[in-house]
Amino acid sequence: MIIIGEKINGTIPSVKKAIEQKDEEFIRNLAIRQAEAGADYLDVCASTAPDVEVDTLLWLMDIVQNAVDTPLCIDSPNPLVIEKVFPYAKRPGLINSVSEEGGKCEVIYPIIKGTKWEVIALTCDNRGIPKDIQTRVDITKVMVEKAQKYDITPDRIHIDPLVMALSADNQSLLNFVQTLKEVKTLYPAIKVTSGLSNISFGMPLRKVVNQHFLTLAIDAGMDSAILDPCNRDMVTTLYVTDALLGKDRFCRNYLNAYRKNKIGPVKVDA
Ligand code: THG
Repeated sequence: MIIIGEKINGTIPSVKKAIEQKDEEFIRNLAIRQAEAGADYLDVCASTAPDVEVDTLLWLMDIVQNAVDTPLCIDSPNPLVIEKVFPYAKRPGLINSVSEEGGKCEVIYPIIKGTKWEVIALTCDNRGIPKDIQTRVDITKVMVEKAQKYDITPDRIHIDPLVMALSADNQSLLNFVQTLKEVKTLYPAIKVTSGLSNISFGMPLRKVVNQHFLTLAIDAGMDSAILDPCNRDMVTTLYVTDALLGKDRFCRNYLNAYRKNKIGPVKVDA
């Protein structure tokens, strides 16, 4: 499982405050903790007013890149913002995201052509998030075919089927699984990703719901996930699911994670 660490995101109140107060130490600490917990990419999302988004992202990227070697996942709804900060990334990472909304692919694909960068592609368009599976698959086809024109192969694309809240759509997980299966039948090398928190919107015990979503999504074949790698219960779910599915010989990864304290016993503060 490819882990995209979610914690450097201005929608989280403590991060919003750190951005406002230019608290470098707070952001650096989040970068180091997530890298040590095993994140493969670190999401950076400013979530500020549009006029300061570029400057804020550059500030975040600079702190993260000076603290750790983990590649960035540059997260902005505005492709023009991504285009502006892109040259300041030190190593290939992940763009979060394109979709068929506006001309996002047309801005992002040319800048990652001929690089090792990968891209998250959301299955939505100018009509919004589809209710059905077929429209999600159709949008995927359009985005993958456009990518081919820039020599961006399916293995560099992470399709995000945009999971709906279970409370609003009882078929939400089932739709995610079916979309994943159909997309992978069309493009076996493609990756499928998801955030974990949408599923539990409006429900009590959200983190428990998110953990069970993770188990079922891994079983279905999800390749990457945007999650909190410092959440011990979530990471335990991830390792134990891989082990249960026969993907962890001698439970080596599980045991190593336990020994290295990634999933170890809860530490009680003295
Ligand atoms: N798909 C894509 N990108 C995305 C999302 C997605 N980016 C934003 C979002 N969804 C994923 N990011 C977050 C960031 C923080 C939280 C949830 C989603 C969050 N974090 C809690 C915190 O840090 O306080 C803790 C969560 C926990 O312990 O598990 O709520 O869907 N492409």
